[in-house]
Amino acid sequence: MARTLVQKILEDHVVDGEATPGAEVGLRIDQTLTQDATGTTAFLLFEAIGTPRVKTEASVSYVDHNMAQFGPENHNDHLYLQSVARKVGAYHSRPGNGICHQVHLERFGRPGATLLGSDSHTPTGGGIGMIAIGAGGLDVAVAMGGGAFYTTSPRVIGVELKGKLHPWVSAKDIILKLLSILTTRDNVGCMIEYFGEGVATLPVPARATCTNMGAELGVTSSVFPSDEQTRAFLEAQGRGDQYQPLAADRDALYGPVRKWLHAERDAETIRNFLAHAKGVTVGPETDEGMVEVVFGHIVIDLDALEPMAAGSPSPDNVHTIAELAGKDVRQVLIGSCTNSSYQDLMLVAAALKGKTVHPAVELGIAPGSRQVLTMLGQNGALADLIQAGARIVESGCGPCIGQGFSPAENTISLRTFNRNFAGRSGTKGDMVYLVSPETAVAAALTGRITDPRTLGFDCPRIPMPESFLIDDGMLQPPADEKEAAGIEIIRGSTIVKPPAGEPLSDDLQGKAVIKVEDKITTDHIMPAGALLKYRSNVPEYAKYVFNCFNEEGKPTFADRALAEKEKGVAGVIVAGDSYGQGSSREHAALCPMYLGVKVVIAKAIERIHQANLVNFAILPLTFADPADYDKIDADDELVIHGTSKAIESAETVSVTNKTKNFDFPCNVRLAPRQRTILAAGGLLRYTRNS
Ligand code: MIC
Ligand code: SF4
Repeated sequence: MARTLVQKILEDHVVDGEATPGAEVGLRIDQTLTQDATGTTAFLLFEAIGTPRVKTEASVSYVDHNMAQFGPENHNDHLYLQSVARKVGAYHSRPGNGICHQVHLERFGRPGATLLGSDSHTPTGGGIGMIAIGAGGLDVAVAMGGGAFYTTSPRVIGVELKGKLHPWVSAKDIILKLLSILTTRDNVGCMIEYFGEGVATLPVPARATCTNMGAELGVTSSVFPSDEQTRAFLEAQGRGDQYQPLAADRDALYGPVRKWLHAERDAETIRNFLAHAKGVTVGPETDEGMVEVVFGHIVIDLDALEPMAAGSPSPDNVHTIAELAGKDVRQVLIGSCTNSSYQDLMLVAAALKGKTVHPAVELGIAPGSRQVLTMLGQNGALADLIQAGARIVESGCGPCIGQGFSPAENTISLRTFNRNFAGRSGTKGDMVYLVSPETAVAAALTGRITDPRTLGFDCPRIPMPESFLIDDGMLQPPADEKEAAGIEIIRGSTIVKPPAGEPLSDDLQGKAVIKVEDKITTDHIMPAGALLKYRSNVPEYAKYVFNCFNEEGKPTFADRALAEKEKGVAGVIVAGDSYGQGSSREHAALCPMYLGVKVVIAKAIERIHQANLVNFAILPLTFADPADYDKIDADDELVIHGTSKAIESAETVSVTNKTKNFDFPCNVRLAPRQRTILAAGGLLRYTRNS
């Protein structure tokens, strides 16, 4: 039978179960990556599991997130990571070497391999033809030790690219278009596979922009075929020997894919489906106003694409630049793992050459890697950027995760990044638009949102270099076993052993410690920015859980949850749709667990967060009838009946709201292995016991 590329790579890596859509499957992981903000916990958990050495083909510890270094915490983390990586047999990419996803693509990614990373944008690797998946640090720690990674075998969404992009339109516009069609909701359990004649026109970094922002769609991964573009990229990186051609079989079938949408609220999305999906049908409207959209695959005509932008507070709030043109812009930031490649920044430098950034705009540029920055330095492009007035930021995540460059109040910031969740920039009420480097540079020159096609000069053509500058001097290789025995792991006082989960007791007496709305991201649950430095110290970081909902002068979420924990009452989080969107940070489960949270009841929970909840022994439940969400308030007393049975085998569980005096059913959507993990009290205990 004809197979998709996803099927081929997955089938090559199955070690448990079958790669049948919807079924749980255990995959062999070839490579792992961690970054410093999730990596300290991942390595501390790796140590707690007790495997002495990593067993993958390559495990790489990157330092790219926490670079601000106010107080000793960040540097303590860096030294810990450097010493532990060397000892246990991992590579260590030192601070300054670049953003994990960019460097991994340059130096490690290879077609046909599997990569698991403790960062939600790990799927960037799909640009080079690998299946790359983001997960919590504990899952990555298990994979580093040679354990399989368990996930739901995906449904594959095919995206056919036709034609060729016009000048000033680029890969970011492709993925923004896709976000306007698929949205951030209801794509859990899917992978995206790109195919079609348009694929061959896109170099690997452009493909990686698309796969990177697949994370925003909520899919498990996205993948491009491996072809002559892949060969050219690998050869230019001095790794031509790792090339292998890979593609779906000619008559591989995609779909049918089903999505439930609201006939009125999602009218625009439904129109987008009708315009861009093959074999699309829209079912009859239910009493709740919902319709089922079924489609075969999505078609994007690159010739017809125009510059796009996603406005706050969500990456799927997509508009064309034509709709937004003319709005004043006060800040432009270019960088992040989405758009900071050599070709991206060369284009920006060429467009700015000999000009000055508009007086009303501050322009910041963070090159994705030391390779990119050095090459710009050597060929003079860096001087063009500096001369134009750009503020050069070190190669790292920087402003993307709220470390600096918070915009002024009530001003528009244009960013080539991937996320614009409310407040992520560090400014309350921020107005962040996600755009391509072409659209960003147009605004930097004009001070307004501007269609770059109207700039009045030709779009610079930047070919892929024949060879990139290859210097792995900042990639510390693993020590061999003999040398490793003599390495002392450096542990500053701010590095605190993370707590382990505990098995849940039966008939849980709980309290709704908070009730939150739809689309709560892990940034809402566990803020990053200036607080990132507490990642290695759970008791300290836990003080900031749901910080954005804390009110001055009132007890914080942490105070209230801890007070219930001390009384022996289980904390219950009540949430709406798409709970836990965004990052892979397991602290969004680990810190609530530390505060006594034992259950989350939501309308829907996103994939990585659901796995993190299970890993830290928090029971994830979904409302059987979403209308019950409206009948619960914060502080209601809730009893979850038959918890052990629910964990063992039940599909539903009954919950009593003692305060409002009614019972309601919840779904227990757990894979068999997740049930065993919960029964054991979390993945750490489970892995140690097995
Ligand atoms: C992000 O983009 O939100 C982060 C910071 O890279 C996170 C990881 C983290 O919280 O450390 C992610 O995407 O997983
Ligand atoms: Fe870093 Fe931003 Fe990419 Fe996250 S999304 S890895 S913070 S650059």
